[in-house]
Order: sequence, then structure tokens, then C-alpha cells
Amino acid sequence: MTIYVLNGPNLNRLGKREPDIYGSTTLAEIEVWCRDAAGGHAVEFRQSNAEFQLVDWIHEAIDANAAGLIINPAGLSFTSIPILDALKMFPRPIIELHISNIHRREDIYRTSLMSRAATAVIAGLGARGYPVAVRALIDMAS
Ligand code: DHK
Repeated sequence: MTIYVLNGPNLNRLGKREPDIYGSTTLAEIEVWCRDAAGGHAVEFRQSNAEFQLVDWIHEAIDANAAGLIINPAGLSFTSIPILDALKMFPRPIIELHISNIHRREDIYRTSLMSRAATAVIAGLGARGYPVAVRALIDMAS
């Protein structure tokens, strides 16, 4: 079983980026948490600041028959039709993940296009949302 965890723009800066909103945990630490939570199942953990790269990785997850996909599209959550269209092709559970509670933030962050394709949404758990999402996908796939 393989789980894909995809991260969008600026998440490579976690730990230094607005820690009052996103916390002090780095993306590298989050990756370790995800691999630990996966309990031996394979995790493809990636980050890109480029929309096209995220689309290509979603296609890769489809072709690899991934058991599930966790995606934090970051700012692209609110604008990217290409990512939404790619997610619509993914045939298994998708968890949309936001570190912050986007529904408690400025208006520009409140309406995620991705939720139209997501099986579930986690928002506001901080970095700990990632291992929670990994465990949930594994439970759904088992
Ligand atoms: C991350 C971002 O980079 C923001 O653009 C989103 C999301 C929120 C998060 O909470 O993980 O609005």
C-alpha cells in the first residue's frame, strides 16, 4: 500500500514561515511523522511551489494505484482548477489538509476548490494533522 502526501507552495518554508499560524514544525519533521504513522506502508512525500508539478504527481499517484492521497495545496487550494481536475481523476480516498483552520481566517482562505474532490478535509490541527490523515487513509484502505 502506498500513500501520497503532496504539499504546495511555501510549505518548504514551514518552521520559519508565520509560526504563529503554521507552527514551528518543519516539513522534514512532518515527513518523519508521516512515515512513522504509516506503520511500514510506503509514503511518497513531496513538496513543490509549482502547480504543474503537483498535477503531474497526482497523475503519478493515479498510475501507481496509490491507496490514498493527502494534499495540502496551500495557496493553490483557492485558485487551481488544474489541481481540482486532476484530483477528480483519483479513484481512491483523498484527504485535503490545511495546517491552519482556513475557515477562521481571512476571506481569501475560506473557499477551497479542492473540497469539491476531497473525501475529507482536515483543517486546524496544525502539523499533527498530517499523521492523523495518514492513519485515517490506511484505516480506510484496510
Ligand atoms: C497553507 C497555506 O500556504 C495557505 O496559503 C493556506 C494552508 C493554508 C495551511 O493552513 O496549511 O491558506
